[in-house]
Amino acid sequence: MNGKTTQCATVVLCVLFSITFGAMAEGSSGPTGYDRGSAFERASLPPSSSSGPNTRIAPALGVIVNGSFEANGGAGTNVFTGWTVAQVLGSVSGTPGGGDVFVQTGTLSPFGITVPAPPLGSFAAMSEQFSPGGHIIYQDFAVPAGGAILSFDLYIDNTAGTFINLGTLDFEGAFNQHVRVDIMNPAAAVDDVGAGVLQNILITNPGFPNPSGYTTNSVDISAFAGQTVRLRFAETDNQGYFLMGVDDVHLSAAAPGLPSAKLWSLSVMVTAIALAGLFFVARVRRAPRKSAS
Ligand SMILES: [Ca+2]
Repeated sequence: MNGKTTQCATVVLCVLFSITFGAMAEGSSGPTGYDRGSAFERASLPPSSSSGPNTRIAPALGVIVNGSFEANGGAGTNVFTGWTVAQVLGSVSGTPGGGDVFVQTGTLSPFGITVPAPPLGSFAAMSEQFSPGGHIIYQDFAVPAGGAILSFDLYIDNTAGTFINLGTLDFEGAFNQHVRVDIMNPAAAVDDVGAGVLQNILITNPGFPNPSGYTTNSVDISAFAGQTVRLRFAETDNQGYFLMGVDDVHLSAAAPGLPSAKLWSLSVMVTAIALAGLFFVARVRRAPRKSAS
């Protein structure tokens, strides 16, 4: 191989590396558990991971409507701008006797249990109930084309003490007492836990901290970039009061991630070609030249 050929091979290899790595850079107490009493007043509350009202620093992308629940129909109602409240089939909505996801403010739950103050602003969404039921709040939104990190603050107080995940949100049969947060297909039934669940974000299986302070949860939902999905907070209970508080739901920009599997495949292929080329050039340069005579 002469000097011109070697130079040409080097240029080709440089271009291939540039394309590959440039792309990478972009790269069991039953209903008695609902007897209202002072026993449910908690002497002290666990610390929240959020340090106080209005403390969020990360900018929101603005896609979630009313993620702080500040726009609402007033404390004690189940009216939230941008959000829909729904009941699992058979649940009694509202009061008296039933339950719901209510507008909560201050340090008392909708029915008067001591709870942490909303971590952002003055209001949060909080489930509470006088009888077994299942209560849901959800919002459909478009995940930005560039992907996003979904964050939310969640408070759990399961007065039954034990979490039971029956695998459904049904509260009319066997013991069932848990919270789950999902990214869903908006076309699915609101209480679906099957194929309509695109990604489970959180579920309070046995061992989940209880009661919890408001804890910030974040998850990368870039897999749904460009799609309209449903964010669902669901609570089901038939063992005792179950408070699920939600606040500060927002999206932030997705962090630069690792190259996709496709990019990795491309980079491996190009690197292999490059190494093979270098090997070939070295072999040619070391080969003895034939004598002219
Ligand atoms: Ca709020």
